[in-house]
Amino acid sequence: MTHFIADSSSDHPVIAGLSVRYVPLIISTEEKSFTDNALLNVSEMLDNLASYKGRSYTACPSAGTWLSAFGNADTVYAVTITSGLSGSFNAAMAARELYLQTHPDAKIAVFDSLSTGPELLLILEKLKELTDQNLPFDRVVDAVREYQRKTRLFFALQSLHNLAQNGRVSKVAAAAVGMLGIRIVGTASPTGTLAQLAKCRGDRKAMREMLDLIRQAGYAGGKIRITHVENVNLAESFAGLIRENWPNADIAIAPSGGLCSYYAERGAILAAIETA
Ligand code: X90
Repeated sequence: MTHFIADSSSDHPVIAGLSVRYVPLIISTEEKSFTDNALLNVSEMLDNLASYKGRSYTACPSAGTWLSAFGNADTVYAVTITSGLSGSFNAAMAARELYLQTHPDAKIAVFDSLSTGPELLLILEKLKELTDQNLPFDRVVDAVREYQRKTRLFFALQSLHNLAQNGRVSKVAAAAVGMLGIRIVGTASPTGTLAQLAKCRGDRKAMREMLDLIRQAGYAGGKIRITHVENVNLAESFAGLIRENWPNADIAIAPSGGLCSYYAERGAILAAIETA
């Protein structure tokens, strides 16, 4: 039995022909906590947080949570949010050690996405493609790691408040953004942290900037997976720009789940690409 597992930073996508178990991260205040699964009402959560005066937090899945997701599998492919910003990868690796003590013949691969959101979707889709070919475990693992060198994440954010509040970017960087109409355009760095690349006034400029960055990164009309935090219009208009430039681009758009919505904040879009 093979299990595919990802944490909820992946936005728990539904992938035709691939059954994936999602382990949730948790978003919480002193009063309430939100489990990031497919049942979470993201809009309600964002409203709730917007009207809440105190601090909010997130927590990654524990090793125990990862371990129970392994079930009784003999093969596990697990994908996590970046280890540069979260403990999810370390927890999954700890679960792997524990599992191997009782299942010494199990094959368990944990992939550190060094990213979040739509980049996990690209990895899951690649896992489906490779395992559909019945390749042996080691070949699948090598091919996924190779693929990861060719995928990138770019994003445009309207606020860095929650990232700064939780120590994931510097307060100095965050303070410079809060201004109305300013968009931060950035990428996941090679070590899986947030790298700010440009500050743009307005969505149009931000989308032009993202388009340039994607081209420079080597996007050549392959897969692009776009997610958005309650901003389907911006996601669609970005997809339009992509199609003008690469008419055969393989594009999919989906809303962000709870974790990415919390950190990327309302209005954001994220795009994961394959480079040539
Ligand atoms: O509590 C935890 O372990 C979760 C911490 C997650 C922190 C960062 C989540 C970022 C979500 C924000 C924009 C993209 C930044 C990507 C940098 C790799 C999305």
